[in-house]
Amino acid sequence: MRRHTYALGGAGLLLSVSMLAIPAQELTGELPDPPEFAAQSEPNFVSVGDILEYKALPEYHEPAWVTSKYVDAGTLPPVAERLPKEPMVYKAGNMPDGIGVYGDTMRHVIGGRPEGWNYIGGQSQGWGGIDIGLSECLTRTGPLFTVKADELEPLPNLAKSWEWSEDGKQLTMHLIEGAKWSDGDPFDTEDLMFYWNDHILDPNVSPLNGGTPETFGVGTTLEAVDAYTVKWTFKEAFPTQYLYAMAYGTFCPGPSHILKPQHPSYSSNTYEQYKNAFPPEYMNIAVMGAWVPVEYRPDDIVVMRRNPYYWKVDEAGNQLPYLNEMHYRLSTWADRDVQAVAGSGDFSNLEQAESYVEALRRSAEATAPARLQFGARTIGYTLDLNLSGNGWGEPDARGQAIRELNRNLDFRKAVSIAIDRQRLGDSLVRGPFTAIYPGGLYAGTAYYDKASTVYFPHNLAAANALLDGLGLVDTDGNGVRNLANGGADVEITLLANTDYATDSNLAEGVIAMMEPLGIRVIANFQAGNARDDMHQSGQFDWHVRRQGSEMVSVVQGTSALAPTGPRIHAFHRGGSDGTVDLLPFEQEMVNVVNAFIATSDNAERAELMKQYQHLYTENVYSVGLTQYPGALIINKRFANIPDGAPIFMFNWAEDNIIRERVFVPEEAQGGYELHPETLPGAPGGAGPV
Ligand code: BQZ
Repeated sequence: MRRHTYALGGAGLLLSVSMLAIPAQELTGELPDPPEFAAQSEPNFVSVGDILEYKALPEYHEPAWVTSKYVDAGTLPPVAERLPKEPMVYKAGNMPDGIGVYGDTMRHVIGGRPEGWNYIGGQSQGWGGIDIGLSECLTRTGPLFTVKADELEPLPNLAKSWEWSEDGKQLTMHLIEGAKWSDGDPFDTEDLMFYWNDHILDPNVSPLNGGTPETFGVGTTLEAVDAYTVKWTFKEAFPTQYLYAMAYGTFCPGPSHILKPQHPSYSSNTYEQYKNAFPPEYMNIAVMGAWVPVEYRPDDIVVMRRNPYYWKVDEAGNQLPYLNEMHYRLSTWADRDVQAVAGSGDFSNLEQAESYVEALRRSAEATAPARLQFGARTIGYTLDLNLSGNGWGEPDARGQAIRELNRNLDFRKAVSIAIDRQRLGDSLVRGPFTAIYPGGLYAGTAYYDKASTVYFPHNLAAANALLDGLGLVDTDGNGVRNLANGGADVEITLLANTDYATDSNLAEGVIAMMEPLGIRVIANFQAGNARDDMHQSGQFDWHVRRQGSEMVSVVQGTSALAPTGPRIHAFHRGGSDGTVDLLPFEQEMVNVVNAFIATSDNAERAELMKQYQHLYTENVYSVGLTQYPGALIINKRFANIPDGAPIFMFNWAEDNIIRERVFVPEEAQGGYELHPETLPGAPGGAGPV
């Protein structure tokens, strides 16, 4: 029986042999420009101050039934007592259809499934806007697509203002004062410090969306000055970048009065017990968001009702949100498109290119219930190769040998030029949508520079020659190359998310295109939550991944552009000893990203991103696949939908359109509320009251 040896020592051999490989200049080529595809509408660009302010108003209002059924009954304080001293006020001039009216529901359809409500403990709520609506954060970036480029700075949110010290190393941040959780408990710095000390700084906790210490800069500290003031201390001067990290995903505090008693530092719970202490059945979890989960039916629906303590109003003093209810029908992402177009759902981010033609056809009909609006090409897929050589994901001998190959530039080049990106894009949808994506920053975005982008066109012959040069030859004649020194077949597992047809289709395409290269790729296709877990824990050789906002805006998620710390990067994290075994070019990328974060000089930033792009693409940091535009599908009955809202830029459209300001004119309301004239009950209680 053939002993399969995994030539771990082969790494050295691989590196020396690769010196004989084809010189780089013969492999590069001219990157084709993306086909013309104009976004269908542009936002009206404004200043932050045009959108909102914080101030006391002479009077406040709420839906009449809240007053008559709750306030008059003495079970709820008057609305003025439920609001902060100076609530956030959305300015009518920035509301496309002005001051709204109360009533109706937004019927979301989602493909994820809620694991529970402990967002900061690391549980997913099923995505699709659930967590975005529940978890209010210190700052907010989704709506920034409407802010003038030269005034770009995260919007205030739970943090209403901030100022830098003279030397720029300290940031004093002022919270909104007197805001309350949806159960009436005060929101204050106790909530922030619980999140910071017992989640960001506790290595045993991985908050959803991955906030880690390096997200806010290695060595950064946070202290509470008083109930509504915190002070950040940074190593760099004026790292304004981190204000983006204080937005959705990475600084959205949880209700410490509910979570803390379950945290291992304050109870006998394990970390796993803490993470899972608030299962989906736990209703009415206290939130700062506009709607509270009041009903959960597995594989059917999550229903949310308006938060009576929500801390935002319109200029007429109407407490928001206008919409009384939110639905999240638990289905599939593809069904979200179908239902939004058909009118049985209200919202979709059209992001699976396979659905474009049918969605466009249906939406073009005069009777179409929803409007469909394409934005820029901000959806991009890449093939990530796990670059950890020191144990991230605890690979076995086979996996370790593959990691060694992944770390070899000629191997990554061979994989890249064996892929026909045009054919891959066409396999999703024909027409002007998809563009060849070589990896790195997206064409058409602020920091993209074509001249800094190295492109290796499809070239199967050269790919095979590169692998020959690495000593990966098919020694047993079974059509699959063997690892050097008579090693085992080169077998690679490919992780992909089966919640999306696009992820699976692209993964199948990669598998097929590796065959003529003599590499056997084995599908490891997982449903969303399982895929997310395997990705976060490094249990993959290769991974077909839809990329995050850092590749779109650069300023959002900046520290994730390179392995700036052990728990932050998509395909290279700390190994068993906690250190990241950076390849030389990666160290340069880390230095460039840290320099970008440390400067606010725009010319310097542009130059640094050119260096980043060149390092990324010249080294085939990951294998770019395809890039295409998304389209927002919204039912026509909704008002206050901002023009040109992208489905994905600084955040997803569920954040970008500012749902708490969206309303349905009285005459168009659809009567979809499942629990009319009810409010959330007490945390842990059964449903609305
Ligand atoms: C949008 C988004 C809102 C996560 C998720 C999902 C997870 C990933 C990603 C998208 C879904 C929708 O994306 O596809 O259109 O509604 O929820 O959060 O793909 O598996 O982990 O990063 O945002």
